[in-house]
Amino acid sequence: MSMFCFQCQETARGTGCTTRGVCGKKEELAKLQDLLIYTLKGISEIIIKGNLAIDTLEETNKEVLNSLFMTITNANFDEASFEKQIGGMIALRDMLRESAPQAELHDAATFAVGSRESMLEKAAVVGVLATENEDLRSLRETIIYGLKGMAAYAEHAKNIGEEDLQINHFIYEALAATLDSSLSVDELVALTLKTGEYGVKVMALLDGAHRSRFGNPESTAVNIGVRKNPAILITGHDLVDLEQLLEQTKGSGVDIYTHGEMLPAHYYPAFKKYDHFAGNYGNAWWKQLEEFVSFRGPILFTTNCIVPPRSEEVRARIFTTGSTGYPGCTHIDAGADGTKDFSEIIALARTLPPPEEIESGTIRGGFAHNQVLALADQIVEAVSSGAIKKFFVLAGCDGRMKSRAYYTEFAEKLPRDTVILTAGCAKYRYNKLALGEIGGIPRVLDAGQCNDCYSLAVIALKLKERFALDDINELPIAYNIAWYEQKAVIVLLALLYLGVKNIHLGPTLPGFLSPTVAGVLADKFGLTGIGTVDDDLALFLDQ
Ligand code: SF4
Ligand code: SF3
Repeated sequence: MSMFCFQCQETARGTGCTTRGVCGKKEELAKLQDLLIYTLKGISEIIIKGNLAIDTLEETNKEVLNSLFMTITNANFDEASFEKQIGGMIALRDMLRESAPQAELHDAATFAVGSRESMLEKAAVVGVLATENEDLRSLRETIIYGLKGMAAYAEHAKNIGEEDLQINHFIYEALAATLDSSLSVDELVALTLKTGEYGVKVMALLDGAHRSRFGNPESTAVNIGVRKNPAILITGHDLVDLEQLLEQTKGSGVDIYTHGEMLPAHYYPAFKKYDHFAGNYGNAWWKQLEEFVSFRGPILFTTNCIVPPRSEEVRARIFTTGSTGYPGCTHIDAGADGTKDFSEIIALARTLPPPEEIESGTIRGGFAHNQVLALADQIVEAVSSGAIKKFFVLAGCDGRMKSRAYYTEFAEKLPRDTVILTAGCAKYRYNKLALGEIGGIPRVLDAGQCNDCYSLAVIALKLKERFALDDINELPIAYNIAWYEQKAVIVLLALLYLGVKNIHLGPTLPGFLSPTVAGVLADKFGLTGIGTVDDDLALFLDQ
């Protein structure tokens, strides 16, 4: 075995990638990611044991979030940027250690490496399998994957100027805890749930930041066809990058299209004022191999999910920014004031042909909590009259596995008196089906990006209030969630923390859940996998 990674849903055989990632991550990249995480644990131990005031640690706070984000599945494939990041984090760690000397520190807080070879050698003994006990390993990794998702959302909020240092502090506390061999399985289960508590906080923070900067998402028909101008495709989740790109392309004759998780940007009032914000091109991340070819213009990645490009021609059109990276692709850094200069992308766009049309028409979305609650009276009335029998939360991620056809079939077979609540790129499995409306309410209500699962929780909590129920689980809402990467892990932990029971998680349960941990989640929360569409529908509609 030359590497070990089991953090995403597509992990080899459902148990772990051991020679090369299904995602394209190679052995050395996997090891550098392991070492970066290990370094973050050491930094966290120094901060927690030394009781350091984190409001004085701006650089560390920022770079710990960035480091965690870089290791999310499909975010960054650039080994050179990992080497640089490890070097930088070790330098920060050593400064922190000198400013607050402590007697007993873990190796993670003190180890030294210099060359790339020494990094790889060290990485080989500090990865996931360094924790021998399967249950402790499972819980430690569940927490770490939740923290990766949390860090991504905290970084987006910080880019808008919003931060909650309690969240950063929790990240340090939890990372440090993964080094503590005195913690029992029960204590780590409690920490896993606390991770969900902070997941709710970070999603609320990002939701507030998005709404205060860009307005409340509203019901919007998004064009999925193309125009005749040269164009740039922007993907990922960072709306500040999008805002800067739209500003810099104003009046340039270059149109901007969204891909994948950037689609919900169209729902925000702040972006509707740009005439050249032309529409959404294509589908979820994994379709990019074909869709980037037919798009023909430059592509800007603001976050995951990158699929290694198959041709030089496409690679030369891909740009990365933020925590993302891919070898051979131009990376655009922010200036000291946070501004990014996208002029190289714009100049390239002008030399390339407009996108080839792959579909036409519109899709509707923009049903975040504000918009749904504006319809609350209509919804309560529809539920009370029996016009709507049940809501299905089908949120989460999409992915390449053939078994994900389940979600399209599930949406198609749902009775006509049910409504789908969605968020994240999972929606592409059913957002172009003609599922119709119930009394003017669309049968697919898309709240937005994966972080907007928070909106779905707010909607559920408000409906609970409106129906005067004691428990969120008494609502006619069923949860059938699809996951892929680590943002889905923090969303799941957040839902568990909010008390949501009987979530079905698919297309497969996480390989990082040991049988014992999966058993605890099943007993405590009724968390379970999926079966066949017909069996699951019968089960859900019976509840
Ligand atoms: Fe495998 Fe997923 Fe890890 Fe990539 S991120 S190496 S596919 S488990
Ligand atoms: Fe999708 Fe990668 Fe997770 Fe934000 S873009 S949901 S998979």
